[in-house]
Amino acid sequence: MSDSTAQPTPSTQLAPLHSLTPAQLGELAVNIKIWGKELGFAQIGICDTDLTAEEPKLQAWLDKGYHGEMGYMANHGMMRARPHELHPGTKRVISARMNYLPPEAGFAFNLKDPNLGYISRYAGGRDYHKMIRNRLKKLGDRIEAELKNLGITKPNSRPFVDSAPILERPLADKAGLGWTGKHSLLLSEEVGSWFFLGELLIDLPLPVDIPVTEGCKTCVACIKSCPTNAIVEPYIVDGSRCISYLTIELQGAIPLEFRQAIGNRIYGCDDCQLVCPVNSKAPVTDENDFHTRASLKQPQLLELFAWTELEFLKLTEGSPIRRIGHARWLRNIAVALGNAPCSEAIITALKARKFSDEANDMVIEHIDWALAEQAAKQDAIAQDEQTIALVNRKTQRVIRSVEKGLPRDA
Ligand code: B12
Ligand code: SF4
Ligand code: SF4
Repeated sequence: MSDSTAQPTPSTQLAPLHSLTPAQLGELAVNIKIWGKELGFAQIGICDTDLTAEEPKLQAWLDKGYHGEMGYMANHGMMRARPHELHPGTKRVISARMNYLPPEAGFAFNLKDPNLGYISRYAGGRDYHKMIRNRLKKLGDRIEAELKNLGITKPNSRPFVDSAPILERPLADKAGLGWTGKHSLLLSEEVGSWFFLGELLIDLPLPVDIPVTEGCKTCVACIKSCPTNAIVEPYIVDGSRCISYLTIELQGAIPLEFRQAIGNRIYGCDDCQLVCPVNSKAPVTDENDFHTRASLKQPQLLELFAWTELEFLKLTEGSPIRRIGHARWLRNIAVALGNAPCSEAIITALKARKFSDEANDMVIEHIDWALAEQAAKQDAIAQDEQTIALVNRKTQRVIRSVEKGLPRDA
């Protein structure tokens, strides 16, 4: 059929983005926040793309080697602080946060019992990356549909969550979603810090939000409680000392100096957030997907250690834990078993694992360490010496702080 009679395509009839008036942009910003909530985000804020003030701080962090083996942190030069380079044309960042604190978090219960594995509470449910990116994409679609209704052309937008080379926390800070705590995470007076961040980069000159005033004041609880002293200065975390890095990001052996301090934390760590007084008002997530799955709720270390690779893959399907693979999972649990009370069952399990097909050299080295720790405790008991404290003093303080400050989540 000839197209000589075809109507002009709708896009040729649409006005350019710059024809939006300030009033229309203001109304759009209000609507974006409403649509964000409808999509399950707890809060949305908007900021420009200027992070020049962060560049020297990021460079200093990299120069000190605080990224450890996280080569991806150094790979993109200063692009992390230049969202308009990451997605050319970007004028604004729509920053979103989604709460993840699961019900019945049982923090203190879990940390108190060295026979249980502690899994950071962001990781007990579904992996957040895909889910948040999809919701941000929907927000972009909603903005596009609204503009189309107004007779305006399609904006250029792109969602990012976590793994993109972009400084999410400083952007969210600028967008008014909270202040940067001394533990370097974002938190807010009303909701604490148990939330993920994500962004929609967009080429619309939307009105921006006002940052929140910092609220840590004289508190230093997070700095004092970090099991590995990773918060080296207020607001600065040496990533290479953080248990989250040691148990998730680090591919090889966990340095000896940190093994005892790791305690029973087998995937990530929450201590700096557990002692934070601002978290006393934190809401539980509305997302069922972030609820802790049964197999990961207060799990016995010995049960987790017995999982075959197939079981590991099956039981962590859709969870962020799957990313570390079975070998690192065994590595982490071996450390926790070394820190657990002296027990024949643990020694037998460690020996059985050592001679199984699934233990590589790295895992075997951690098992040997754990066996030596178990043997030292056995000797101490035999000689009637005072046993090594099973939950170290710092952790005991964290436990007390949770029982007092976060009774609902204890
Ligand atoms: C790399 C990384 C890590 C590393 C390094 C952590 C770190 N602090 O950098 C490791 C693996 C250790 C880690 C751990 C965790 N992470 Co992480 N991580 C990231 C990632 C991918 C990049 C962070 C980054 O850019 N670091 C580089 C350094 C330079 O940035 P920075 O720490 O913010 O440093 C700034 C400050 O030092 C600041 N600064 C310096 N001096 C001063 C002085 C003042 C007064 C102020 C205000 C600031 C300031 O300037 C620096 C540059 O901006 C982001 C996602 C992303 N793409 O942004 C998630 C992210 C920061 N992580 C997140 C989470 C949840 C965690 C954990 C809680 C997970 C867990 N439970 O195990 C822990 C918390 C540890 C901690 N206290 O930081 C969330 C944080 C959400 C929030 N509420 O803020 C993010 C945003 C992921 C997400 N999309 O939700 N993480
Ligand atoms: S997550 Fe744990 S190890 Fe990392 S900074 Fe916070 S308290 Fe320290
Ligand atoms: S524990 Fe204290 S210093 Fe640390 S983030 Fe919370 S309020 Fe700030």
